[in-house]
Amino acid sequence: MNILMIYPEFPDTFWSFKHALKFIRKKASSPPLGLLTVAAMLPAEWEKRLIDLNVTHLTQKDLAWADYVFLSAMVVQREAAYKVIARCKQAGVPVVAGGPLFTGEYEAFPDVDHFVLNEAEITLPRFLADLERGCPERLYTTTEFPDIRKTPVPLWELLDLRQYATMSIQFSRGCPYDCEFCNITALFGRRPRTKTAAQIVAELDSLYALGWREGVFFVDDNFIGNKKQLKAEILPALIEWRKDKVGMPFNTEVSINLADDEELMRKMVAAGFTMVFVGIETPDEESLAECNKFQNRGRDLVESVKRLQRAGLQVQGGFIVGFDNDTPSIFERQIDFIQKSGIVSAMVGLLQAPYGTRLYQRLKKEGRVVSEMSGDNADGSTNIIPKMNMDVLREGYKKILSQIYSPRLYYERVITFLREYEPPKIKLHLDFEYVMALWRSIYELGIKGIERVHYWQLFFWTLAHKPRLFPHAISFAIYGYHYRRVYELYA
Ligand code: B12
Repeated sequence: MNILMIYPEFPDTFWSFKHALKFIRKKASSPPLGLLTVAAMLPAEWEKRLIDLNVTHLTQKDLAWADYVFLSAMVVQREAAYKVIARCKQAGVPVVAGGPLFTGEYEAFPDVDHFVLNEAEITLPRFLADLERGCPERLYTTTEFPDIRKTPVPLWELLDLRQYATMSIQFSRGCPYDCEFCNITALFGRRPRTKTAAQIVAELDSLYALGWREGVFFVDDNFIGNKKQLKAEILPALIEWRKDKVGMPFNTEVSINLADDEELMRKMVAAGFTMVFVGIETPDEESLAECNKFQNRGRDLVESVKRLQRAGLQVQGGFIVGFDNDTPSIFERQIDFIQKSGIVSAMVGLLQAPYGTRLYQRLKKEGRVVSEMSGDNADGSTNIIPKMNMDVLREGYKKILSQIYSPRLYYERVITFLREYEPPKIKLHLDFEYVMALWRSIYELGIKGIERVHYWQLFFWTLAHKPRLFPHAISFAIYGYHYRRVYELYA
C-alpha cells in the first residue's frame, strides 16, 4: 500500500513566520506532527511519503504513486485543503482526512472519502481494521480520550529536516484550566494526559540521531498541567538527557502560574527550556473574571512575566481585546502592558468564539455568533458581535498593532526584555545559516529597512551591555520585520 501524506499550505500569518524564515533559508517553522504521528501508526510494511506543501510541491507523479492520500489540516488551511482534495479527486486517489479542521467541520467536505477524526490513537485502528476487511466506512469519530503512553515516536524520517526552523514533540494533551473562549478542554479534556519520560527521551534521541540541533517545540496545550510528574519524572530525565548534548533548546506553552513555582522554573531552565508562550489575554481584572481565567487574576502580571524572564525564560504572550467588559481604554492599557512586560512577540487577537467552547454556547444563546471563525486568531476578524461598537473595536485593535510593531516601540521592547533576561545556560549549536542571517539582516534591516536607526541602536546597545545576547537581538530584529510585514497585510 502506498500512502501519500499531504499537509496543505499555510497562509501568510503571524504564526507562519514566512518573512523571518527567509533570513535563515528555511521554508517552514514547524513540521506536520499529526501526520508524522499517524504515519508511525500505520503498518510498517506500507510505503509512506510526505508532501508538506509549505516546503515542496505536489506533482501528478506523486498522486499517481499513491493508493490513498492522508490529509491533515487546521482551520487556517481550509482553502488550501479544498485545493488538495480537488486535485486528488481529479487524479482518482481516495482521500482519508483527519486533524482539527475535519474534526470540527467534516460535513463541509463532500469530496473526502473517509474521515478519521478526533485522536487517531482511537479512530485509526478501527479504520485500518475495516480497510483490511474491505469495508471501510466514511466516518470514524470518538468521544473518548486515548492514553498517549502508547503513542509511537513520530516518523521523522519522512521529513526533509533541513527545510524546518524547529521540530515539534508532544508531551501532554489537555489543560486543567477552563477559560471560556478556549476549545482545548472540549478537544482534549481537562485532565492532562501525558507521555512517559522514556517516550520523550526516545523522541528526542531519534531527532538527535538524525542530526537535529535546532529548537524543539513541546506542542503541549499547557506543559505544566501535571507539575508533580514534571518535577519528579520528566524534567530530571530531560536534565540527564541533556548532559552530553549540544543545541536543541526547548520552548513550550504554559500558564502564568509557572512564575509562582521557583523549583519548576529552575528545573525547566536546567532541562533546556528557553522560551514559553503564555496566555496573558488582558490586564483587566473584570475581563479575566468574565472569561474565567482565574490563574491570571489577583496577581501583578507584569511582575510574573519578569520573574519568568529573570529565570531564563523568554515570554511570548497571547492577548485578546473585545471582551464584554472591555471599554475603549483597553487599547492603551494593552499597549502599555506589552511595552512594560518586555513581551517582544505579542500575539494580539479579537475575541472569537470557537465552536465547542462555553463562549460559543453563551453568545449563540444571546444571538451574537454570526459565523464560524476564520481560523487565524490574529487576523483582526471575529465571528461574534462584540459589546463594544465594532468600528471602535477594529480601530482600537489596529492601533495596538500599528503601535507595538512600529520600529520604535518594538525595538524599545526588545531592550526592555534583554535587560531582564538571564541568558540560557545550555550549549547552543551555531548553524552557518544563522551566521548568514546576521549579514542578511544588516543588509535588509540595517541598510534598506525603515527600522535602520533602531536596528543599529539595538546592535550596539547589545554589544555594549549584553554581548552574550547578541544572537537574540538579531533574531528579534528579524522577527520584528516579519510581524510588521504581516500586520501591514492585515491593516
Ligand atoms: C503546534 C501547534 C501549532 C504550531 C505548529 C503547527 C504545525 N505546523 O502543524 C503553530 C505555533 C505554528 C500553530 C499556529 C496556529 N495554531 Co495551532 N496548534 C498547535 C497545537 C498546540 C499542537 C498541534 C500538534 O502538533 N499536536 C500534536 C499532534 C500529534 O496532534 P494533531 O495534529 O491533532 O494530530 C492528531 C489527531 O488530530 C489526528 N490527526 C491529525 N491529522 C490527521 C490526519 C489523518 C489522515 C488522520 C487519520 C488523523 C490525523 O491524529 C493525531 C494523533 O492523535 C494545537 C493544539 C493541540 N493540542 O493539538 C494547536 C491548534 C492545532 N492550533 C490552532 C490554531 C487556531 C492555530 C492558529 C490559528 C493560532 C493559534 N491560536 O495558535 C495558528 C495558525 C497557523 C498559522 N500558520 O497561521 C487550533 C486549531 C483549531 C482548528 N480547528 O483548526 C488548535 C487545535 C489549538 C486550539 N486551541 O484550538 N499551531
